[in-house]
Amino acid sequence: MPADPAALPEYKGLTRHLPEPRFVPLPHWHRRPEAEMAERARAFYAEMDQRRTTRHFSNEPVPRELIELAIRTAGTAPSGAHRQPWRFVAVADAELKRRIRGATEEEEYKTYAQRMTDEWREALHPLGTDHVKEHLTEAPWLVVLFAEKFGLLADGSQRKNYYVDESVGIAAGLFVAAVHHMGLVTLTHTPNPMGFLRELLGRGRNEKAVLVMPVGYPRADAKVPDLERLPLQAISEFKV
Ligand code: IYR
Repeated sequence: MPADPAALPEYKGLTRHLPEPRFVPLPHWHRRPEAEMAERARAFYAEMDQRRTTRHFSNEPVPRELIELAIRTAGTAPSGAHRQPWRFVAVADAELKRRIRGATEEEEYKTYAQRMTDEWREALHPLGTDHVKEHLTEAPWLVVLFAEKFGLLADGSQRKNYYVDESVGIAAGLFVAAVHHMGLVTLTHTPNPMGFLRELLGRGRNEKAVLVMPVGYPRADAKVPDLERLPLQAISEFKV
């Protein structure tokens, strides 16, 4: 039972010192016939269902504009209190990529050799991964996604961000979709612990690297593990 509003203490007065929020009419939306919606939904699903994560990148260059567009698409994600707590660092510089690969492989070696439990190592076995990260120097772009854990204001004070992990996760999903949609491939790589990326890329102490996403063309002989996606019945439940 919803609480009786009259019985609840009032809280809106707590923000009475702030200017009135501004609203504009919902832009760009128009009603589509149901058949058209179904057709678009099917086509989008079919396209997304063809996305695969490969580790085999060609070193063929990709124009910067395509990376910018993928980042802009990611930046359309909803976020907690609209704080937009994502920062994308796009690296094409060969020397920087080499340094990132060096530091990553050092961490990954420790992860695979020492940090992983046997259970984890066995879970990864079908993916065929190890500490060698060729994609970090092969792919023309490495897009490193940082989460802005808190804002740093001009006067040095901190401003809280909200639902940062959720917001950044949604942005990453849109980035992956944008890359696939434009006809390139990417990989969501997590070389934990990732503190070295903040240092190598000169980012602030309020940012935390969450994903390294190489972007490029797949190599002509690119392979993917033989995996299947869970069916609808396994990932959903409808209460109607
Ligand atoms: N971060 C390591 C290990 C790794 C972990 C998971 I969970 C994966 O799905 C894949 C790899 C790496 O990138 O190799």
